[in-house]
Formats: sequence, structure tokens, C-alpha cells
Amino acid sequence: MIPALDIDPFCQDFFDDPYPAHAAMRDAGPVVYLPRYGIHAVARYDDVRAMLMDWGSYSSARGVGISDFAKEKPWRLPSLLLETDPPLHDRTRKLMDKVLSPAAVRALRQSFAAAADSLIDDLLVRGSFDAVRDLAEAYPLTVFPDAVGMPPENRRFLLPYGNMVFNSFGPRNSFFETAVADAEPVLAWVQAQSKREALTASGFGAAIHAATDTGEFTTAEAEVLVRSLLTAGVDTTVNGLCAAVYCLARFPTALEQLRADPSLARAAFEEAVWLESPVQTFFRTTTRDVTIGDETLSEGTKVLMFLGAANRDPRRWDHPDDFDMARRNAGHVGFGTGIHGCVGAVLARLEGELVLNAIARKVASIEIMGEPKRRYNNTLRGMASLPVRMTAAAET
Ligand code: 4MI
Repeated sequence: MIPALDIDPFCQDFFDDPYPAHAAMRDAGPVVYLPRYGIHAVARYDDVRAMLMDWGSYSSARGVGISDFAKEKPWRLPSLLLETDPPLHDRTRKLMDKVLSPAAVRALRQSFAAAADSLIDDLLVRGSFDAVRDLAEAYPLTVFPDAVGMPPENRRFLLPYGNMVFNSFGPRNSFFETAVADAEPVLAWVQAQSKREALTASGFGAAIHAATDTGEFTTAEAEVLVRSLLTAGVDTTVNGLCAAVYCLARFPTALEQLRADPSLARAAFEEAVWLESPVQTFFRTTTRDVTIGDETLSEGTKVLMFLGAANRDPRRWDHPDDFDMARRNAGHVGFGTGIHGCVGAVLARLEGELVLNAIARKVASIEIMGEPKRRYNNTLRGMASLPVRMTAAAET
């Protein structure tokens, strides 16, 4: 018998504190049933990881949200990257791997570092600010659209767009409905921004469109792949940076260690992604009858993977609720793993490293000045606001 649990993983109470429910699902068994939505779920590290690795049994092509594309019309044109299986996925992923290669990302280091330093300098002049709007959102919203090759106008539209898409992976609840209420101008803008003519001649966008010159990709395909960048490139990193700042504010000894050794910046960002798991969940759909533990799921079953619960599974991690930059967190699933493992992780890690390195060199203290407000989203874990005061370190 697969244990049935009365848990709603898409409601405000759950988002306010998902951890007791995560533990209940992990403890109930390797796979559980959530009757509220008629879905199955896995929350243990080993089972989440195994599912991510087995793309042949657990398909992405029927959607990685609760909606089954075999039964319902997708909310938007499906992604050619996220919502595909091999062999189509091999072709699109190969192009995105090339566009976002370590060498391509390395070329951005100097300008991204300058932007991080100047942002932290400006924030130190202000002293008190909102770490979500003024830091975690501000940084990716500058450097990422620049790297894609987008014009300066309306870049903030990327935030409501991400909010819509990441809500759309959950049920059609009030979070989704609110997010899509005024969708039209944002959707039109995203579509227009995906076109070759809208993008500068250098940048990730142009690099994707260049693959149409050889006939390997159609213009329509290139536009949907640029849309993947615009969807996945901002909100995710925003919530990763927000998580990192929130950790440093709550764990002052960690900030002291980081200040003493700024080369810990990369480890600090990774640990924040591990601990907070900005992308909390994705679905797969079974392609055949599968066995998990002693249980069988029939073909065509939606299974929800709790990445955030896997990253805090005490079966896998020591003191799983602590922020510890010395932890060996390799193998965490905050960026997923397997063929769909985050293609932008190199870029996200660069952004995280550079912002935290600037903080390490320039900031003496981070103090939380008011009640942090959570941002409710069916997929992403993050905050709507985090009022802080930052003081400057003595010049060296
Ligand atoms: C994991 S976040 C994400 C990745 C890819 C896409 C959207 C979100 C996409 O549209 O391809």
C-alpha cells in the first residue's frame, strides 16, 4: 500500500513552513500519494536522485508541472529544453551547453565582477534597503539581460514572467491565477524579446539564433530556446542570491568566516542553494509501469519530486538544517541532476560567487531590520522582501 498523506504542497501554510510536511513524506515511505491532487510524490534523496537520472522511465515531455500534456493543452508552448525527452532534448541541450559553456561564461567574469562591486558599494552608501528588490533582484536583472543581449527597456518584466511560468507548474490555484491576471503585455514582450532582431549581435541570444544559419535549427525553435533563457535565467538566481544573503544575515559566524576568507564565496552560494533549494519541485510522468521500493506505479502517472526535501533528507545529510560553508554538499539536487540538470548553473554560480565575494570584501555586518516576507510560488522558494541594514568594513 502506498501511504496517502493529507498534504497540500501548493498552499500558503505549506510554503510558510514546508519542513514538517517534507519530513512526514520522507518518513512515510519511498513514494507517497497525495489524494488532494491525485498525484504521487518522492521526497527522499535517493529516490529523487534516481528519478532525475532515469529519464527513460520518467518523462519530461508530458510536462514537468502537474498538468499532463497528453491530457491537457499546455499553458504555454512547451519548452524545447525543459519539457522534452531524448532525442529532441539531446539536440537542444547540445546547443544550450555550447551557448552557456564554461568558456562563454568565463568571458563575462570581469564585467559581472565590476557590476557586483558597484552594486554593493551603492547599497553600503544607502545602508538600509530591501535585500530582495535592491540586491537579489537588482543584480541578475542587470547582468543577465546584458549577457543575453537585451535592450534596457522593460527588463523588470522578466520577474512577472518568471512568476507566471513557475506558478504554472502547480495547480490552477490563486497563486497561479493572480500571477497570470495581467499576463498579456508581459507574454507579448517576452515573445518580441526572443526574436533575433530584438537582440544584440553578441550575447547568448545571438549565439542561439546563429544556429539557424546552418539550418540545424529553425527560427521558431531558436525563439523558443531564447525564451528558455528569459524564463529560467532570472527568478532562479534571484532566489538563490536571496537565500544566500538571508543565510549570512541569520548566521553571523558564517559572515565572519566569509569575510576572513573571501574565496569561500562560491561555497557559500552553493550551500545556500543546497539549504534553500530555490527550485523546490518538478514533476515527471512515468513512461511504463515502474517500481519504487516495493510499490508499483502504472504508466502515465504524475510523480512530484521534492528537490528541497531531498536536500534536507537526514538519511543523506548531517545537520541538514544548518548553513555550513565547509560542508561537502556535492551531489545535492538544488540544480537537479542527469540530462536535465541546470544548464545555466555555471552562470548562476558565477553570479553568486561574485556578489558574495563583494560582500566578503566590503561588508562588516548584515542585520535584519524587519519581518521578512515570503513570496508564494507553486515552484520557487523565495522572499518578497527582506529589509536589512549593511555596514561597511574598514578600508584596507
Ligand atoms: C529549472 S528552471 C527552468 C528551466 C527551463 C525553462 C524554464 C524554467 C524553460 O522554459 O526551458
